[in-house]
Amino acid sequence: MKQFFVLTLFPEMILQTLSHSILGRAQKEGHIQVSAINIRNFTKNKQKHVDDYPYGGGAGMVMQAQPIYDAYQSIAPQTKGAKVIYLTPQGRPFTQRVAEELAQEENLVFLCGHYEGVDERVIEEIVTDEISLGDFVLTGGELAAITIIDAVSRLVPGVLGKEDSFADESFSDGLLEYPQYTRPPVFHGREVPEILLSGHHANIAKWRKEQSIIRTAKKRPDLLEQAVLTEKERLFLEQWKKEQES
Ligand code: 4G0
Repeated sequence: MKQFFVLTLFPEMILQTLSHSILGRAQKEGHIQVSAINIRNFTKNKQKHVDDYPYGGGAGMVMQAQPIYDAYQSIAPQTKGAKVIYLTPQGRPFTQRVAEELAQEENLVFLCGHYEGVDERVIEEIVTDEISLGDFVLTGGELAAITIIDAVSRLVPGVLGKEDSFADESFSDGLLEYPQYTRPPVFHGREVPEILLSGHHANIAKWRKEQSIIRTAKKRPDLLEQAVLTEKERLFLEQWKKEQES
């Protein structure tokens, strides 16, 4: 079983968001467990402040080291050897590859910062990994932690149904997904591609791979450098590119 521990000022945000749909079921069935630790419960002042003014001046507030450190110590017996991930715009970019790496870990701890960030000394003391979802700023690390927990959980055996997990194979080849269709066969005059109604599974698989290649070339040509293609698929791509020029 994989357990996620989240150090946060908004535990209900973490628990509620991850209680829905597939991840809610995964928790009920014991495939994953999510625990949220409220950093505010570890303050030592009457006003329950968790932040203070930055040394050296400047705008905004900084989260203090002590409540975060004590919150972390409260779960230490259960998280020995676990990675402690700080969600920050300064972190290593999150990708499917990183999700696959994290899915191999037994337990994971997430630290969600707020305000202008967290006192550097507690980062030095407890954080093992810094991860970023991309080059943008959120009001807190919670949405980033939730996103990573979702991406990692669906890779944990048992969380997805058999059919869902097969759908992953086409991302693992480094290509975008092929287009999907369901009933009715005509919508607003737009027909489902004939081949999908043919029942010819080998031709359908070939067509889908080609659609994935075309889509990737159109929308994310950068991904093609890393994509795993057979010689025939490479030739198909080169042919398609030539057709685009004319
Ligand atoms: C630490 C992650 C945490 C520092 C967190 C902000 C975006 C991401 C936070 C800051 C976050 C991301 C220095 C603004 C909380 N925003 N891209 N906000 N600074 O993954």
